[in-house]
Amino acid sequence: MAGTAGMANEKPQLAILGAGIFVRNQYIPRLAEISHLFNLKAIWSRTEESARRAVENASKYFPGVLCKWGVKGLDEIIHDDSIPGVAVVLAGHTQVDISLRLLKAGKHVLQEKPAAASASELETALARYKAICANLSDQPIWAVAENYRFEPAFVESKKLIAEIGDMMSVQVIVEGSMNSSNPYFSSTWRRNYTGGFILDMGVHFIAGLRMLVGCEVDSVSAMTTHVDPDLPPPDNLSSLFQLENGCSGVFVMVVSSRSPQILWRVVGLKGTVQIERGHIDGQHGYLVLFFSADGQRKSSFYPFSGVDAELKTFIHDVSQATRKKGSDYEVEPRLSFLEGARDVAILDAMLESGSKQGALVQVKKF
Ligand SMILES: *[C@@H]1O[C@H](CO)[C@@H](O)[C@H](O)[C@H]1NC(C)=O
Ligand SMILES: *[C@@H]1O[C@H](CO)[C@@H](O)[C@H](O)[C@H]1NC(C)=O
Ligand SMILES: *[C@@H]1O[C@H](CO)[C@@H](O)[C@H](O)[C@H]1NC(C)=O
Ligand SMILES: CC(=O)N[C@H]1CO[C@H](CO)[C@@H](O)[C@@H]1O
Repeated sequence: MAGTAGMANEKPQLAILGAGIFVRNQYIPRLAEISHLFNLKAIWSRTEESARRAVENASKYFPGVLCKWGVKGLDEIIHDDSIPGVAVVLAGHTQVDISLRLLKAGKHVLQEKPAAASASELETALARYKAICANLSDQPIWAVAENYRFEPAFVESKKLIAEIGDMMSVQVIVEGSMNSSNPYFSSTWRRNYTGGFILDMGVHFIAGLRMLVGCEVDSVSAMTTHVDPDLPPPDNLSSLFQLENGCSGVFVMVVSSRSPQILWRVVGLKGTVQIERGHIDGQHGYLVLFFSADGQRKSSFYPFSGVDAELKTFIHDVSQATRKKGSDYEVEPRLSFLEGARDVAILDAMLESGSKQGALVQVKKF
């Protein structure tokens, strides 16, 4: 018994698969801030050189982190029973297959967005996950990292939505700034999706939309165009959408503009909620505006903290799953692969509609 109690306090060990810019600039520094909650045991990359580079960055915060590469290194991580959780931060088209290999070995997985490249890939992935779960007594967690569902601005705005009465209109306006100054601009795999950056970046804005309105998108009709030859097609999209609650809205996304802005606005009978990306005193985050029935205007600013909250939640869920092996435990639904899948399904429907000159397309339900 003493042994079991001791184990309960042990920090879980994690591994990262991937060593690209995003791992070095985001994952490692964010994980370093919460290094009291877990131990980073290994970093893996396809090549030794890239694994070494990331390990150099990480060993400052995680002394002793192991460097793994190639087929052999991946096998070692998959068979290492002391690693219950793995973050998969790889080129988009390889993520689902590798995640499923890890899940099959009983590992909990936090996979970077997008959940998959298309609705058809999602269907196959979910069927394979279901089959894996049916064969294991302890269900491995498959989480997707999109972070918007953890941003305090969205968590707070969701509460305000309850006060605006019947929803009348929703607008999501995204004018991105994906130009040659952006470190991800030349990333080959991000250009390799049907939908290019619209899919890779768009899942965040759709996640924000779904969280805010609290219901699913039923159908869409979209026009897409390709204007900037330096970007993969399409680079702009204008879509109408119909929500399950009967309300309709617009989703406009321009991948690269000279006037960046990101805005969600929900207008109800008794008030309006608006979330806008911005910064105050050098801190980046979201400005939330609330217009109430009596004409009052309230505003609050929430600095970004979704990535940290999401990573903490995954580590917490992995610890809990390890501790409660063999019994039921609650997994945070905002992290689930299904949520990420629903975001991809909406963009997939918009892109399909765009390729059919705006034909009405029903969103696949997952
Ligand atoms: C990672 O290490 C390289 C040198 O190896 C350094 O130039 C870079 O700033 C480091 N990045 C972070 C985020 O610490
Ligand atoms: C890229 O976009 C940012 C933000 O709008 C802007 O400051 C920068 O000048 C742009 N760079 C290029 C090369 O267009
Ligand atoms: C593009 O995607 C296909 C399959 O989705 C994959 O086989 C190919 O290696 C990818 N290419 C790049 C450069 O990412
Ligand atoms: C939403 C948006 O900016 N759509 C534009 C995409 O590009 C075409 C062609 O230049 C414009 O007509 C659209 O307004």
